[in-house]
Amino acid sequence: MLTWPPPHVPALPGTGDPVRVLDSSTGQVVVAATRTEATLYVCGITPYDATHMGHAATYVAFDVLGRAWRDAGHTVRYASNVTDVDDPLLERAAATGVDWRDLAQSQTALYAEDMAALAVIPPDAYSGVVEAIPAVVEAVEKLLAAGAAYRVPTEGHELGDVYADLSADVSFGKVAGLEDDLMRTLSAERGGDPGRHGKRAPLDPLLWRRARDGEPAWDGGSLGAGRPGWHIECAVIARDALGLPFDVEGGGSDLLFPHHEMSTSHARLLDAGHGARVHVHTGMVGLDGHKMSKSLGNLVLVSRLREQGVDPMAIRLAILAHRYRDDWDWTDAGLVEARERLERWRDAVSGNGGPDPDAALAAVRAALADDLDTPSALAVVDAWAALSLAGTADPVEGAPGVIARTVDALLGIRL
Ligand code: 5CA
Ligand code: ZN
Repeated sequence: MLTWPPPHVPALPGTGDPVRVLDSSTGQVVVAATRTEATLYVCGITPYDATHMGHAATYVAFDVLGRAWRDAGHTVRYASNVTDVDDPLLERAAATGVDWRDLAQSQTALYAEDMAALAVIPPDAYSGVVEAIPAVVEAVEKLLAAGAAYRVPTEGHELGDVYADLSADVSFGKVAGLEDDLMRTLSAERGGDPGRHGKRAPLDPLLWRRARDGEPAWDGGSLGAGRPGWHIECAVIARDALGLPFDVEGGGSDLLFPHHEMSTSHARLLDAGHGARVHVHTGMVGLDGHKMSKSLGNLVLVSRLREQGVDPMAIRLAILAHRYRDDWDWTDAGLVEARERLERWRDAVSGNGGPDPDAALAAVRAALADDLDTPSALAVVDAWAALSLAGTADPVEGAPGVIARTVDALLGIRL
């Protein structure tokens, strides 16, 4: 799948600190990347109603992680997917009378434009689910052969659907660490089918859905024609792009269970117990107290704001004003504040000289290394900008350039 043009990332003097992030599985703040190459998989969009502020906040957060990793001396390998065939996409296409392929294509293109505008560094490996179907089929066949999956007959089809047998994975449950009751509730709410007749256990997730009338289907080899279940797609795409284990699997907190629990379980069974080492989740962005979601329809779209002439850098700053792991509400006031901040910063770097930038660079680095504390990083730049605008400090030649490059390289804000 085509990505978007990468933004230029300016070089900075020195290097950043090792980056610590909150591991959702343990509640500990840990250094996730321990080798030179840092590997990251972030669950991509299901391409309808893209790109709302929740999506944007999630991808900006992991973009900041990638930037902090690079600054700390890592090479970064970043992989992502596009869920270009799935129930909600097909339902939306049917409801609006649009071909599901056209809907997926147009929304994926819009997402790419939005990401480029927000200066998000594109993935190095970017796969649609449709492209990954042969690899998924092979993986499901492997799980069946290993006794870690089973068939549930569907009407008229002996081959039926294929489900993972979670009892084959001794580590199941360790990603989210939830009680059984809550797992069942969340499974039912988030695409699972705990009540499906014929399964060995209620939580067992779908791996391969046998073709149904009116639904798109692909050659599934010994599985019969059909399409992939949701979690196995991300397990296979991440494995093939990054190898197992990889450092961080990320997404919004709505993906912790079941999606990341299940995709990690599948990965473990495909490769001798290895999945993602660390799971990192962004908080939910809401509007007027409700989670911003395609199903509720309470969306603020990046493309709509761009059409209205809002500077994408102001959108990015409005996001960075919140800690990635917190839930927060998108507000007009937050955007106004971000526009004012952007203007102040632009004014502050417009001269040749300014306050000594070294301490500010070090403090921005320290804030990001501390679990991507972007609000503190913004406060550091605010303080430097205030001093610069006051004109009271001894001017250091070239200081505004250092600050502009800091803000660009580490926060993705082009002044
Ligand atoms: N395609 C799947 C992942 S494989 C999916 O969840 N797609 S999505 O379009 O629904 O969401 C894309 C990403 O945005 C996911 O990481 C999701 O957790 C995140 N996301 C969705 N809504 C919000 C929100 N309101 N706030 C923050 N992040 C969100
Ligand atoms: Zn995913």
